[in-house]
Parts: sequence; C-alpha cells; structure tokens
Amino acid sequence: MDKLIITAAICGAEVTKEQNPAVPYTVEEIVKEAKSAVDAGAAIVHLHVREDDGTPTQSRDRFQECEEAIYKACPNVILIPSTGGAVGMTPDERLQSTDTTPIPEMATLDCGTCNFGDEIFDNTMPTMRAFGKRMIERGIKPEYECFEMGHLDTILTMARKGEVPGTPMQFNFVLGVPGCTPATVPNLCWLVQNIPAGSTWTCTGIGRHAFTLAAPTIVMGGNVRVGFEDNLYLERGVLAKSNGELVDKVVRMAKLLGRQVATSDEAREILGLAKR
Ligand code: KMH
Ligand code: ZN
Repeated sequence: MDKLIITAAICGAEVTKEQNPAVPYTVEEIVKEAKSAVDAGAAIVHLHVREDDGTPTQSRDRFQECEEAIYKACPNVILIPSTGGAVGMTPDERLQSTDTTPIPEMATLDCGTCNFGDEIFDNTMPTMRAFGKRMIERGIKPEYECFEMGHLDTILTMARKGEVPGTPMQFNFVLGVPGCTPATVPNLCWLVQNIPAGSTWTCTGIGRHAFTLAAPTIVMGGNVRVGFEDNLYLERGVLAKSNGELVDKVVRMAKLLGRQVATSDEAREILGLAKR
C-alpha cells in the first residue's frame, strides 16, 4: 500500500472566525495555518483565499501573494488552489487561481452541480469543459471533487471524451455536505470501486464525519483531507486550535493503524507530479 497523503484544507470559503477564531483570513494567518499543517505532516495544502475581512475571493493577485508566502515558509509543499471558490462566483472569476506563477501543479475541478446547504453550487457542463480545457492547456493535474455519486460518472464520461485530463486521475470524495451524498462507508466503497485502475483517491468527511471516514480511508489505501474548510473541531465540543492539530490527529490514527505518512516529494511520486 502506498504511503498516506494528507491534505490540509486550511481555510475554505464558508467558515468564519465567529465559528472558530483560528480560521485564517490574512496572508500572514494563511501562511501560519499552512505551516502548522505541513509541520504536522500534511503533504498538500488545498488553498482558498480571503480578503482581510474574511470575504472569499478568487483574485489572482491574492492567490499569487499567498502562494509566494506559503512557498517561503514551506518550500516543498504541494498546493492545490481551489477553482470552486465560493457559491455564486462566475466561472471566469473562479479560474483566476490557475493564472499564478509558477503555474499550479494541481487545482480542484468540481464535477457537477449540487445542493450546498441552502445554496446551489453551480458547475454546468460548459463550465466544467472550460475548466478541463484550461487544465489540459496548462498541464495542471486536476483533483476531481465529487460531492455526489453522479459526479463520478459525469467526470469519467468527460475524461473518455478528452474534455478533461485523463488517467491517472486523482479524485477527492467529499462526503457529508448537507444536500449531497451522505458520509457513509458504503457510499465511499461504491465510489472507490468505480474509479479507473491506476487512479488515486482522497476522502474528505464533512463536520463530525472528518475522522469517522478518515479511519476506513486509511485502511482502504486512500488518502485523507482534513482542515477548517471541512471541520472545525478536534473532537466533539472541542474546537481545533490550528489546522496542524487536525492533521496531527490523522497522523496519530495512521500510526495506530500501521500506515506510513508521505512527504510532499513522496506524494508527488504517488500522484505523478513533477515539481515546477
Ligand atoms: N466552496 C465550495 C462552494 C473547491 O475548492 O473546488 C466549493 C469548494 C470546492 O470548496
Ligand atoms: Zn475547497
């Protein structure tokens, strides 16, 4: 079994300091949270950025500033900037995160429209084709975000048609978003059983499912994403003080379950990336 790749989703677009004061907004806060995650064992940081007041933004300049600052503190980390942004943003607005220098090694590509709490996360076929084209042109490896079972079929069909990058594909199964596929082990197993041979996959359990899904994922040979974007608590009623605390819990679980944790360079090898 490959070593375990841990991704830290340090910020997200929805969570606020009112919910957990450690949620980062400023560049300095984002760097501090990225470093805490990497120091704890994360190989990858999934990045959203905010204005200083916490407003989510997909500004190319803000991504550039944050990425440069993160690379200064964590020179080897793999960054996966979001092209999902926040609900309601336009496709062009969202794609700005692929415009930074160096071109990102990876970026998220969301695999379909879905309910997202009280809102709708809009990913039409033309939007996904535009995102796939951009990533093919720029040599960016997508992380395919599946919030719903049907998203997997959608993206596999697009890959067969050459509309998005194909094999080897990296999937992130995000389970437990209100309105989307529930965070259960049978649902995770169905998804994993239906990915092409040679693919890699990560599981993200939302809220209280962060660690209940991390355990089976570690045993099944998948990779784990945790972080404030998905979950603010270290355990029931206990807010995490940093993303590093959440990553550290996964590292401890992996140790207990007998799986080694990958460095960023080992993750590059597993994912088929070449450092830019
Ligand atoms: N903020 C969500 C609406 C991604 O990063 O690609 C979408 C999201 C997915 O977070
Ligand atoms: Zn995200």
